[in-house]
Amino acid sequence: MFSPVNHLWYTWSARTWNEALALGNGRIGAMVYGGAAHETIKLNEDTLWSGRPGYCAREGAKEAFFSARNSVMKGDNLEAERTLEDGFTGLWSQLYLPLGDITLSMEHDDVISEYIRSLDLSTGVHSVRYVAYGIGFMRTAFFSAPDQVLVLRIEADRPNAVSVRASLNGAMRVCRSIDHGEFYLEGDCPTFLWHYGAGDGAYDIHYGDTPESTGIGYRAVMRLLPEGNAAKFKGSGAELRVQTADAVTLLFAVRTSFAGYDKHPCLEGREYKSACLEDLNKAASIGYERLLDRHIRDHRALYDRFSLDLGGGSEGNLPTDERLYAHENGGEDKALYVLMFNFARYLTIAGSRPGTQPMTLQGIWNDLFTAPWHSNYTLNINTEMNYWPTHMVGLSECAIPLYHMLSDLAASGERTAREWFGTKGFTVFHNTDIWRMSTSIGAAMRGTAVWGQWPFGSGWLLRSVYDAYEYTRDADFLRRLFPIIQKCADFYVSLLFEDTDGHLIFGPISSPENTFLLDGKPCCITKTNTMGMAIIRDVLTIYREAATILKEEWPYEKELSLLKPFQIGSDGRLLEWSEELPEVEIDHRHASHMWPLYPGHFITPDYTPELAEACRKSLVTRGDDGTGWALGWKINCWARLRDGDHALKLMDTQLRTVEGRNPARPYRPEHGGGTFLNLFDAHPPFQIDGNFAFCSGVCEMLLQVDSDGKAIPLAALPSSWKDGAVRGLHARNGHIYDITWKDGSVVELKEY
Ligand code: FUC
Repeated sequence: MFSPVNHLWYTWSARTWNEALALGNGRIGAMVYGGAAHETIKLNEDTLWSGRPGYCAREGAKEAFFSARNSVMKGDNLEAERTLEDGFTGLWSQLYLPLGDITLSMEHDDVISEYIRSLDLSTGVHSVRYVAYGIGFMRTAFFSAPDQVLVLRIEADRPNAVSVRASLNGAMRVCRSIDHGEFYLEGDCPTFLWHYGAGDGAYDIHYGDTPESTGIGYRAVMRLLPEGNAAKFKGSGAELRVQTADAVTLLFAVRTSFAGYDKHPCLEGREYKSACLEDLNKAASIGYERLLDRHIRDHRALYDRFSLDLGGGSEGNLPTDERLYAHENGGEDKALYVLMFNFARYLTIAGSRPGTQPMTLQGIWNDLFTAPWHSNYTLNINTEMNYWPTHMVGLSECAIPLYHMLSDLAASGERTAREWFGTKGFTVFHNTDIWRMSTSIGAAMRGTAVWGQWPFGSGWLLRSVYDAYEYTRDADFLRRLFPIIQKCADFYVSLLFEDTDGHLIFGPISSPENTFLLDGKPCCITKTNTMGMAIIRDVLTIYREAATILKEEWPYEKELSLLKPFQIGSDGRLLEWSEELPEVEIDHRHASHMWPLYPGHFITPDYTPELAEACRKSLVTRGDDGTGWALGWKINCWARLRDGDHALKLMDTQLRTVEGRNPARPYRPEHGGGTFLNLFDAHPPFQIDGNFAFCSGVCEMLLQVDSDGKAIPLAALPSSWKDGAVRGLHARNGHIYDITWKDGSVVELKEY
């Protein structure tokens, strides 16, 4: 009945948000709990953020930066760290906020049987089926991208049996009303939200009371369309109510005033009130069957571009949670890897489309007012990781939001380069938000340099956006990107300075988010480090390639040739910092110095075997545990080292459930990543990046491209994946591959 690689299904309804199933159309997201008598659907819209356009000016920042550089060159790293924290920190990013929820109460009690809820990844349709009082009920839900609405239909296997009450509740200060049978939520986001620490709930909040002080406005509307001769409808008080219908279709739409990162959301906001009603009216006129058909066509046009088969077959007969438990206890289920892989493709389609915002730490799915790490864009790995597999699985258009974010940042980050560093180009530190914040965080607090002193968000984002060119070879796109490449490089080059050995370096900086011991004290700042230098090398290499293709000037050959090379320490590991220093946490979750191996392309077993061996030693020392995304990064690193079995070991670790049903591989919330029962990646808490790293890791295992652009099929195939087939795998050389293998060897390879 269910496909082992395309269906998530359960015989119980979600008890928590992390057991609910995700729907989305790129802009609007929902988590569906699937309760039979009482349904909850938590809602999001990707432009609901606190704040408004702003910039964090910092008097004396430039002086602090250069003074810290002097200190670090004199060997006083601790003084450099203090100077940076005191004089070179800005404010925190704003927060991605939840919209609210829809609740449905069926007019029958909780005594039900034959309950099943499922999500079909191949159609993007969620279903709930059960029997109550001998009547079979079915609910179908999907978020339509072509029609921009949530559609939920309730049916029964006999006439007049559907009776339901529906309500819409806001997660923020909001006005709820019912008018002409429609349920309205109208409100505005706080213009200021300051959250102290992680998860303790303490925050300062300010909602606007004048147009000038008002944040992003929104309207959400819900309508019920009952069918059947006996159907009765009432919309009053705090609910919409339908009785004795044959079927009911619920439509939900939402629009906001957000008009761009530099536009005041109220004074220069977008018209959203009638836009929201237009979405709803248009969907109502289209009707359920056609809405479903249009949605499935749209979804399949993206989802069906790719297929992966690793064998296996009957596992789909087991519910998803039971498959996860069986797998973590050593059961063989190759189709579970494919299900997890397909889930990441599904999340890309549901979470990021042309015209939407890029995915945050939680994608577009967040039910918390003060979400972990503000549910922001964390650029020292997490946002980029969200887009690691996008091009490989043929979903390049879903990465367009990342390009637009980089274009915005190239404008907002110019001021940061000018005022914070006194230089040209643009830069972005490690966090950003919908207002395209580009300054560092920290608010002059101790202990913040380890994240904050890292102006490489611009360089790493450029790598992710340049991927679009490498995979598609779209020269028009490269032409549009070129001025951003130039500005990104200009910033780094203008701040390079000569190290004592004559090489050019950039600093002082931290290596996210690791610390070393200096005179017995923890410190994070050095004159430069491996990740920073690798990103600059990558930016300049991209510039050189792009200039050659576009026949443009390339001015930085000398600088590129003088960049400090990667170094190997006395124990054979790749050095993380410019000097050999003892880590405070030897198994720290970040493996920042692995950047030149992955996602960079400077270290490969074929061309730089010594450095590859040094990476291997570093990875072994870091260990095989870590948060969800940390496991995901290591999967990709081991694949690049062509060790498929080691990569698979980490995939198995990532697939352990948050309930930890295998005592031999315990799940440790304080340090160990895993998987929630709805297949969301667990940092923990839920963070979506790990889902995507799992997917890109599989792609890297199946295909890599060497530095001459030659394809290496089955580059890191695990020994247990003996037979299989992949279709539609995109490679960095601009080609697409279909590969079939038997007994670990390629039997058919198509390149097109
Ligand atoms: C970085 C990571 C954390 C988390 C956060 C959002 O700070 O070190 O593990 O992923 O980003």
